[in-house]
Amino acid sequence: MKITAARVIVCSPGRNFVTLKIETDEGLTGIGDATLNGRELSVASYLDDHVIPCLIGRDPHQIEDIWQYLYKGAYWRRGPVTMSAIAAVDTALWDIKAKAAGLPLYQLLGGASRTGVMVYGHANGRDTEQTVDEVLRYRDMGYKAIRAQSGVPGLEKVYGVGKSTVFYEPADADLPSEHDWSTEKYLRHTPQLFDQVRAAVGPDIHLLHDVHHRLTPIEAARLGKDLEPFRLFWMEDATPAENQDAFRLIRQHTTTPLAVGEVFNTIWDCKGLIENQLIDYIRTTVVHAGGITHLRRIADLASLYQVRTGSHGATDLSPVCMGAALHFDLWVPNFGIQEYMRHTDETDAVFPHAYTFQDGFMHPGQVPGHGVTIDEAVAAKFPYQRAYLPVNRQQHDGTLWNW
Ligand code: KDG
Ligand code: MG
Repeated sequence: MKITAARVIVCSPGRNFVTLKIETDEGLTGIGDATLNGRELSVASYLDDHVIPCLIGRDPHQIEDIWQYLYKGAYWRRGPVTMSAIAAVDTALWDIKAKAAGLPLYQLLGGASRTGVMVYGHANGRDTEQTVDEVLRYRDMGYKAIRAQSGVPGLEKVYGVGKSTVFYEPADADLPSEHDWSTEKYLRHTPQLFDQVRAAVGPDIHLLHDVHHRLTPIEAARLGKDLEPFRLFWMEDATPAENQDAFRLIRQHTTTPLAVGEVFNTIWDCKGLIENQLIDYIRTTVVHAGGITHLRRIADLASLYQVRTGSHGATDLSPVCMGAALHFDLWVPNFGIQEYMRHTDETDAVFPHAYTFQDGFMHPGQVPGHGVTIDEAVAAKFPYQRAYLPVNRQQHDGTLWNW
């Protein structure tokens, strides 16, 4: 089999998505997600200008060789743009290989290790009361694990809380919108939020929380300690992780489990965190960390240290990524949990998919390949619209902070 063509499809059914479609001389096609929120066109250009010309004529079965060629062959290694582009190729090639075999992708990875993939949903409210109601609503929808994010008194906009409680889309403006941040207000509010959420939902539901990189290590340590009575499944992105050693300080002070890694793009970003047992869950995902081929390498390293997977699954990761991630999750021995933020009806219409949700668990389906396709006619109705993620500034003096 030979690759005869590859195309980048950019569309915006409510938000921007970049999809790579690879075609072969045997008529089999595969697709991969290449969406990098707020930087979509950079990945599209990287694929169009530098990757696709190198793919034509290659054997699509040689997934590992093509991965190494794109990673080592560029000379310039790593980075979110490069790794998202490689991920799109890798995902499309796994799709083709599984279709050629007539098998759902998880069978090629080693088969199912579990009956379903436990996912967590997002309960968001403008205040504690609304957040508690939302958590109970998610429990009633069948979720076994729920992330709770709430507005903070004194802050107009907070990560994770949007206008609607159904869909949350932070990339909301033609130029970055600016939010105010106050660590003091957030740290005062969050422990009482989880006190009330835990009291309302009882002991059996897993509760999660995303700090979204906003604390210093010592502040994160204090929050982790304050949240211990409420038995969180995890505290996510407690502090920026460029300095992997920062997590040592958090770890020394709290038994609240730690998750990190949605912005990582290679195994090198996680190596110290995993080998030093500074985290409990690694959140790298298919699209931003080099595809299934590289994610498997990260998961295998993590398994040596009892670190489990907890892949990112926000709405800016397309259904193509979600489908591929669910095949990975069904197989990976050290699976922990998968994030699942529902896409809008427009997005689902562009990307028909075989995956299903039932009673808090998802399944990738039994369709050969990863089970997600793109309806290009519907996609063409939604042209690209520039959209940026917000930035944060300290409320008291306007200093730029982590969003
Ligand atoms: O594009 C950024 C989002 O994917 C991110 O803000 C979502 O933190 C996130 C999460 O945990 O889903
Ligand atoms: Mg997050």
